[in-house]
Amino acid sequence: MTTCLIGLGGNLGNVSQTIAGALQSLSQTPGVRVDRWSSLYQTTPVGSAAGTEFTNAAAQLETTLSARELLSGLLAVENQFGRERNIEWGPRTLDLDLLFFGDEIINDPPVLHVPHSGCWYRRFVLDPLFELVPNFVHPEKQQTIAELRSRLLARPFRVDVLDLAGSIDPVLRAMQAMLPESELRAIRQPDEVCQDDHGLLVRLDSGPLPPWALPLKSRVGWLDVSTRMGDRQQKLNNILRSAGL
Ligand code: PH2
Ligand code: MG
Ligand code: MG
Repeated sequence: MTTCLIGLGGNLGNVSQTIAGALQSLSQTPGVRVDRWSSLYQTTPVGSAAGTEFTNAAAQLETTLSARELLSGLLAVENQFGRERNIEWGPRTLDLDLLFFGDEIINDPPVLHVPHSGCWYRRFVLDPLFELVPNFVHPEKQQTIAELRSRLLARPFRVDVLDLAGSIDPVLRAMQAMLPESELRAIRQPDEVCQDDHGLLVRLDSGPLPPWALPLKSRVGWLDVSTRMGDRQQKLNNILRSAGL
C-alpha cells in the first residue's frame, strides 16, 4: 500500500459537484481507497490562458497500484468528467494531479514526475495540502508542507532568479514595479544567494549549468522552468501569481 496525495482543480461547469463526483469515482477504482479530502478553495487563475477563478482541493489516497497505473486511473476520471485537452494550461472541467506517491521520487518523462514539479511553490496546491498533511516532508525539498507554505506567506516575498546569461534585469525591473510586495533579485554568483530558506530560488532559462551554479542544484527552492511556456516575464509572472501575489 502506498499513501498518495493528489491535487484536484477546475474552472468550468459546477466544479464542486465535479470534485465530489471525481472522489466518488476514484474510490470505485480498483486498488484505490480515498481516505481524506480537504475543503474547497477558490483560487486566482495562474497562466495567461487559464480563464476564470479556479476551485482547488487535495485528497489523500491509499493504493496498491503503481504510480503509472494510478496516473492512468486519474486520467480516466478526468475524461469521465469531460476533460478536454486543446489549450495548454487552459480552462478545464477537472484536473487531477499526482502530487506525491509515498516519498518516492520518480522521473519518467514526459508524463510521470513525482513529486509534481509545481507543488512546492503554488498556493493553490499548498493551502489544501496544509489542511490535510502539514507535517508531510517533500522528499526533494526536505521541507514540510507547512514550511513550504510559510515561505509563500512571508512579506516581502523574495524570489532569487538565477541569471546565467546576465540578461534578466529588465524583466525583474518591470515585474518589481508592478509588485511592491515582492523582492526580486538576480543571482549571478553563488555567494549572492541568500543563506536562509525564506525565498524561492528559480531559474527561467535553459541549458547546462556553469560549474559555479552546480552546488545550488541541491538547494531548497530550486526551480527550473526552462522548458515550458513562453517568455521569461510570463514565467515569472506565473510563479508570483501562484505564490499568491
Ligand atoms: N491549474 C493549472 C493552471 N492554472 N490556476 C489555479 N488557480 N488552479 C489550478 O489548479 C490551475 C491554475 C494547470 O493545471
Ligand atoms: Mg494541474
Ligand atoms: Mg494536470
